[in-house]
Amino acid sequence: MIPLSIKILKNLNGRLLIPAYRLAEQKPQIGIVHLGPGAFFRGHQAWYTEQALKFGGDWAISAVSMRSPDVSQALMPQDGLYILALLDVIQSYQVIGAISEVLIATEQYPQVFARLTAASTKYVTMTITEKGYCLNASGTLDLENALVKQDLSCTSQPVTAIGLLYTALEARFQANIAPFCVISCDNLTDNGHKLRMALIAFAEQKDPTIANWLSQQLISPLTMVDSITPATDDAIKAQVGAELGVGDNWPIKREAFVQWVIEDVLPADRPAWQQAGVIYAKDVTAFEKAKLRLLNAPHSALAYVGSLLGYETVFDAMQDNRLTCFVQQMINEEIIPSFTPPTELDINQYSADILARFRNPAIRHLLAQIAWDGSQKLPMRILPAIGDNLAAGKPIDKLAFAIAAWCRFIVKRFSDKEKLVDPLSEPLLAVAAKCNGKAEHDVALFLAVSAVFPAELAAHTSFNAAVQAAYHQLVNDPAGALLAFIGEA
Ligand code: CS2
Repeated sequence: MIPLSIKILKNLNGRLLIPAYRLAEQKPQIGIVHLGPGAFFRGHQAWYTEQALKFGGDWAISAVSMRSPDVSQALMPQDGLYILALLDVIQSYQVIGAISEVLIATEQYPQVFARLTAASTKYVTMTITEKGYCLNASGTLDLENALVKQDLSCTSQPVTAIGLLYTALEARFQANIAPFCVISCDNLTDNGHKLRMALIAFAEQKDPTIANWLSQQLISPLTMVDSITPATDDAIKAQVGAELGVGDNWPIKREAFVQWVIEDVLPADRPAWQQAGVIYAKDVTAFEKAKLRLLNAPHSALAYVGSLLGYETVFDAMQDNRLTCFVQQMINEEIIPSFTPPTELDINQYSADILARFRNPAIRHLLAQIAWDGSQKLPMRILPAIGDNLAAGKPIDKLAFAIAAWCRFIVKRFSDKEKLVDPLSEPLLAVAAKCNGKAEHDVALFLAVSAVFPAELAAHTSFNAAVQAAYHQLVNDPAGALLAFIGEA
């Protein structure tokens, strides 16, 4: 098997799409820094930039990991190249060349700082997951967060993404260089606004002049990102090797469907993302709500209820009629009525297409992966619909069932002595340790976790009653509880 590198690109030409611009005499220079180069970024934004680079421009990417050396170790020996496999009815492969360097912030801080402060860096995109923004339950920068405190008080190398961006922006201000445009590509409600406000809040603590400059000049669009991209496993590495005869340290797999909606506020000097399929929209909030509520909420519901029923992947869970019926009812009765969809979307079709994507047999998406970081995800994808429905006197029982399933999932991880992947794993496992299986008692403990449940919601009688009812049924018999909920028992 030949290891992937620029040297062998020519030999691959004709067998799969290659980044021909990497072979040209004049290669694109770096114009984008990306924070958090995980699988989703490499399958999604890097792919869009790959398509855009075919139209020219200095928009190569410097990919920066905050701490992990893994991506750098995998991609640097292969010149930043990797293979993207699109797994659907038709399977196809493409070599992505948009990343021309990978840096590790903790180990190569001077290089990272130089990239972020270079006038040629015009965009910083990021996929740092919900927890990377260090926000509190009300969505603003958590000034009590230990890492934020550390970055606010020390002048050396920052450890948070917000601290890192602020330090670079401060240096740009001092050097009279315009701020880069920051693009959050995480599944956060109001992502761009929250990021902007977090940076300004950080600046207010450090230097009000810079806070003021950022309020006037920082561009931070709202975005909606979508493409199901499971973590790379050995199977995809073997598949790439067997079908292409190429050794890739870290190929990426995703479904063919891909979507990126960006608020229409970017400067004119930008990559040819529109030609690559990006949708620029005046109002992204409606798209973002549609995606978080109709894709991510059912995903999390499937992850927790499906795990309790013993399923491993989304595809497996979608073969169980009880689960699909539950998810369909949750969507029709409680999610679609919870918000006003974008006018350009046929919401029923959009939702049906998402469920069809969950049934893609070529995608092995582990429920465990989706279940990670529930404390960060539920407030973005499920609690807002519950809040809206409660305010409008609409039903919440199915959504509350998903919350109860999350609680039971944590209790099960605790009793099975399994690791809980969540930034709040410690307090959540401490709650689980106190649980006794009595709904009223256990649910009260969970709802008291204020980093997840806003006080008003936690005190809401109907919400408490709905979570308790579901929890009570889930304790002894998850499958029976599901049947009772979908009205067949
Ligand atoms: C998933 C998302 O892991 C998760 O929590 O719900 O990563 C989902 O696959 C993407 O948002 C799809 O665009």
